[in-house]
Amino acid sequence: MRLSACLLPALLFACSPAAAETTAVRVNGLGFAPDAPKRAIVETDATEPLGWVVRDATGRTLLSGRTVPYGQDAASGHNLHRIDFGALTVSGGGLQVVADGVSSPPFTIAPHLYEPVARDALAYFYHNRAGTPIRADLVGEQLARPAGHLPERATCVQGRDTNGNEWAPCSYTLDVTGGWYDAGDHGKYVVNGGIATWTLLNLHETLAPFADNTLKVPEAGNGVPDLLDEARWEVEFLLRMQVPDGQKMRLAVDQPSPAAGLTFSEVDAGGMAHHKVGDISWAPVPLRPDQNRLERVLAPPSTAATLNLAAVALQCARVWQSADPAFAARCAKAATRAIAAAERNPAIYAVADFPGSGAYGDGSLTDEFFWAQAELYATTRDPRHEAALRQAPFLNQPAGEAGWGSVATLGLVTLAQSDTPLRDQARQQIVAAAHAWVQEQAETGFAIPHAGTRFVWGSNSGLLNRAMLLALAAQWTGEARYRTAVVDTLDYLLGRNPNGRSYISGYGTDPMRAPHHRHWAGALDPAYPLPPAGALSGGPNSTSTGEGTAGVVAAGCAPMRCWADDVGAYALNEVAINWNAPLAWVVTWLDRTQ
Ligand code: 9MR
Repeated sequence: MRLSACLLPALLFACSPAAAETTAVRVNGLGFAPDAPKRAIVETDATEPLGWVVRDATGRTLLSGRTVPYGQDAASGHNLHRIDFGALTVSGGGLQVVADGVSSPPFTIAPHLYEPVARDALAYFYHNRAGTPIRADLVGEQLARPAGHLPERATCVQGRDTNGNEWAPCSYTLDVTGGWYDAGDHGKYVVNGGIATWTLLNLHETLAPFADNTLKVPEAGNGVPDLLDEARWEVEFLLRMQVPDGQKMRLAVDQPSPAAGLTFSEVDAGGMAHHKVGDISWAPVPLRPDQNRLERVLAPPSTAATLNLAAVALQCARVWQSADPAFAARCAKAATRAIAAAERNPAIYAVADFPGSGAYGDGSLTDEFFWAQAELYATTRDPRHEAALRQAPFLNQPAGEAGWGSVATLGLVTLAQSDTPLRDQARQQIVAAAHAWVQEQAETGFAIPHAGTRFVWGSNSGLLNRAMLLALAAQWTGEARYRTAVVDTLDYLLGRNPNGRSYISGYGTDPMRAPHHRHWAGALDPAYPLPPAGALSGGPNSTSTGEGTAGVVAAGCAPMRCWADDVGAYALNEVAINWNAPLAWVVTWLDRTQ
């Protein structure tokens, strides 16, 4: 194939055998909107520009040009060239970029390619609901399953943690049925549920994109936007995680990290939120949720979880005000209790280290306090909050990349979309961040809004959280470069990366099919299904070389290549609610603002 392409004189390829050995043309295998920016990246040893063409399915040349050498790229470990074929605006399928005699995977140019991706990215949440059967008429026979953890009642974990600290029992059980399973595991975490739910509700607040009867959820037809129905499934769970009023508990106060020798004091924990509910020990893989018989336990309450609950409940009070005022009022009441509890107990960290669920530990809570206060202000518009927020560092520096442990930016986005005097200051900081991230695109060969060589656990979600802010900056400023950066991010996720794979199941180039997930484990055991379309892999992780990599990545891998499509590699190839939520947000935005 390569040889015959090299022989076509019209294509002017540089056909040195050495170059042909290593050349690869990376492109978004899903494709592009006709008027979208379009880039391909070439991995090649060549240092001089190479000729390229875009050809259609019949081999006809549609556009040609010469690559722009980028040079050696530390993140991917390759010498790279860039191709800009944005001048091609005609729709078509089976298109390929050919450079140096090497063809890219096929892709399409057409409007609204992201529409089904958005639906599927949101379907992720229904698929992962706990406490309800996942119906065949909504997801198909293969992926349907009986309800897991129905009902789910749990009491506090007690006894010795892995550091030898003795945790006291509590005197109650909570009915914590419902919510979404976090990820590949069956844990349900208030901290991570917080950012994921906020992101879906923010998508609703930004675009109101999914009215009633537009998504495959059991509540379709109830007169409420389907996106709100999905988000409510988790909000209801978060509310159930709140400690009953007046509960005295022995907790570790002001001790930020799990350690031996924690000291305990009695606090009034009423109104706080339990950090998580999960299995008493790690469940085997694969395992259908309804077949998980492990005891479920509540982790002790934490200030971080309490503030997550407060922030989302305040957003709930705002968002459901017209759709369901009674629910909005219930949320507002829970938020008031949570805020009082967090003020009473401002430094209770998640330090109970028990196996069976993830830690989601966080030693810094100023961002959680800011987020909750921002939501409080945006919902109540009580001017008493304005001065404190205005002075907070988060309103006086460029926005940071949001994540489950860095939530100030969520508050900033809420303020930036609020009808309050803080709106413009918040917007400025988001645009400042977007500006810096566009600069970063020039500093990394694959042109993503993330320079450098540090790719952490869930790196793909970090990119999408940046893309959300880039999208907002595009909206507020009208500057095309911000939208281009969003497109570049999706291009990378859908195949324009050094692994030549799409990290989104069902879409793009050779998509991920073996996520770390206890039910979608068909790649491991044919009795289980493969993942549905629209699930996002955590992505390259250059920071966990041993744990969670299942030995499948090469030692010393170039950061962007520290990834494998392997069920066992949970540090690289898990899926999670807080990763799919920004995916849903960004692809919906791309589609709806086209
Ligand atoms: O997303 C989390 C990541 O930031 C952490 O580095 C990692 C290790 O603590 O945990 C990730 O969260 C996992 C959670 O603890 C348990 N459910 C699956 C989550 C995704 O891997």
